[in-house]
Amino acid sequence: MGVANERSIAWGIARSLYKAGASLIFTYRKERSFQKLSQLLEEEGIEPLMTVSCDISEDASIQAAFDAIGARVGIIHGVAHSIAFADKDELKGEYANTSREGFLLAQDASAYSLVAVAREARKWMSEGGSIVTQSYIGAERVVRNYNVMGVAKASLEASVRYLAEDLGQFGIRVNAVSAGPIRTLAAKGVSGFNDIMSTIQQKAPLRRNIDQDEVGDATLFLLSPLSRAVTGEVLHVDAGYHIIG
Ligand code: NDP
Ligand code: KAL
Repeated sequence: MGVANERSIAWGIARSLYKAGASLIFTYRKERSFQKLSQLLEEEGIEPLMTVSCDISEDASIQAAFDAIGARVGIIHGVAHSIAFADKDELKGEYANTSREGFLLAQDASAYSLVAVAREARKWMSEGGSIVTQSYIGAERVVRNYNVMGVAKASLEASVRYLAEDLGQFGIRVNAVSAGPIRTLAAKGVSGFNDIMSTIQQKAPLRRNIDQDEVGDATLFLLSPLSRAVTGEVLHVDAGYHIIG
């Protein structure tokens, strides 16, 4: 869930899963994303089991998407949730100025969406499985301009833990990847992005930034039985930046 174009983290995840032999189902929101996705799938010679429209701001849309998926395939083993949204105007200046509307939109799209997706997906995860979402270090620390999205990611990470407890008894694991900055469509035009990339290059233990394929491989690990005893975890895929004070 969340391929907008070739730069999307979700596309990195799709490539890693495909190489590992997974059967893939894609969801998209905008028609533009569907066009891009179809083009990418054709270029890479990937034939998905299906591609379904899903707007995570609408319960009915999530329900309809997973009903359609369930009707077609019967059982699913994993879900990659790679979706976030906040109003651009809330991603600069003081967090103290966040509007009620902006706060609720960020929480709804970026944190509650995982809860709603987990609820619908679990209906078809009758053999157990794994749900993985994407977070950012702004959930744990103050990162300039990340503002309302940092609070939404904190909520997302807490949801990962509560969902892990609820679904563990059904053999379903729930984890997050906390990725370093990657130049994607969502990151485009947001202030401070370049400065953050160069700070990582100077300060991260590996002295470099990371890419979509590295997030894809880590997400593949969390989706696969290789991580079968890991749940409720936030795995940093950030060249080690999070350990630096
Ligand atoms: P992209 O812009 O490539 O992906 C964002 C996706 O969110 C798009 O596919 C967009 O679909 C989708 N989306 C937004 N709102 C909705 C909605 N209401 N319903 C369905 N889909 C929606 O950016 P990224 O790959 O960077 O972002 C993916 C995830 O990774 C996000 O959770 C982000 O916070 C996280 N992340 C990103 C980092 C980065 O540096 N890029 C770092 C750490 C985490 P559409 O355009 O069709 O609406
Ligand atoms: C500190 C960082 C710098 C940037 C600050 C905030 C980034 C927030 C991410 C959030 C997902 C961005 C948006 O929601 C942008 C949106 O308002 C406008 N863009 C769009 O509508 C595009 C077309 C679509 C595809 O975007 C979405 N979201 O659907 C954080 C950096 C260093 C790391 C990042 C980018 C983290 C992250 O969470 O993405």
